[in-house]
Amino acid sequence: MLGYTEGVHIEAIDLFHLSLPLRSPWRAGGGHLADREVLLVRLRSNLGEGWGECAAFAMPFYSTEYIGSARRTIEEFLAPRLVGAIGVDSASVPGMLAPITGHRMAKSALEMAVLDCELRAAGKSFADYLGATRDRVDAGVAIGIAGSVGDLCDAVAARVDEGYRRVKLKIERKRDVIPVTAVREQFPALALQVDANGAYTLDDLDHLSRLDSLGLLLIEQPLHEDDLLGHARAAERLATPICLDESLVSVRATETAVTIGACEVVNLKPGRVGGYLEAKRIHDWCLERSVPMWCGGMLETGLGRAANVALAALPGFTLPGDLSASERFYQHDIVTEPITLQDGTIAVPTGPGMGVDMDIEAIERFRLP
Ligand code: NPG
Repeated sequence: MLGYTEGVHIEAIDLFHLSLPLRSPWRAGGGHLADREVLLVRLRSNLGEGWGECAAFAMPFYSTEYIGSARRTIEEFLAPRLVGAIGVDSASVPGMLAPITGHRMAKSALEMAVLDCELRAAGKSFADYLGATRDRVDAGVAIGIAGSVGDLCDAVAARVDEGYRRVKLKIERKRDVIPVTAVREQFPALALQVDANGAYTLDDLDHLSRLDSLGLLLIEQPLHEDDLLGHARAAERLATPICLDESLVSVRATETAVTIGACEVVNLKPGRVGGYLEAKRIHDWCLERSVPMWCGGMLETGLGRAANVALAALPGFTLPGDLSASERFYQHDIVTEPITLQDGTIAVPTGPGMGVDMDIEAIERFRLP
């Protein structure tokens, strides 16, 4: 409980399904997205409102969840367990939703809305609640597969000019060693890492070892999300540290992956692990064992982005995350103050709750019927 006895009496949960225009098409799931559909949760209670964001996309290409499944699961199974409940505190939300298996991103959005509501009512920032030790975090940026090596280097140059302190390059078969080598040659001192999103197999390890001479921070998720033993073998074969993303769905999964040597660096995404409370538990586990960590991104709006910045301000986050300015992806954000970069860093929100105000007019403008 956050310093008051009554807790949150949840009166209503409303879903807002938006379609936000992207500044440039974003390559995903074999296609290019011109818009990012977003699902927001608004909780109304005796203590006021709280907002949460679901990380899922319109299609299930990152994981099995997608906006349609999240909407349905929240409406049919998750919200009924919360609406009408009294004396709720955010710590009890995972247990209240536990009887429903999986649907971690959907659950994360609801838990986030309860957290936001509690913290706003208590006048406490999310960063303070988490125990953040920084007031700014380094901004890192992800760059998708480009049409040519020249285009990729131009995109990297543009992001470096904007001040980003770390660049992550998407790679896949036949679009890996040559483009990444070209970027490294043009930017010899740049903090650089690659993300394979599970595009390779163990047969590719000799090929991927050609990246070892490029001084990369890490190679993210080279193999399929369920191939932990394969990642342990890849860690033995490759000099570049192995980072996992899709595989790390909980603190237990993280503990297993790190313990068997399948994961040397942790990409932590709150939606993927079921919420910020589980994310904090993973952070604490990694901090205790000095496992390097960074905060991943799911093209969140300014709401989720603000919450991720607060999380990334915890001491265990030792590497720059996928924490970019709102304008990196969106022409319009749905918070009144978009997230911006100053000298390659982002200010940790200090206001109550997630520390951003929702732009209701924009939300209604981009809301799907
Ligand atoms: O900066 O918010 C961001 C996006 C970073 O590219 C990014 N994330 O694999 O981590 C990833 C990748 C991603 C996001 C993949 C959404 C799939 C969906």
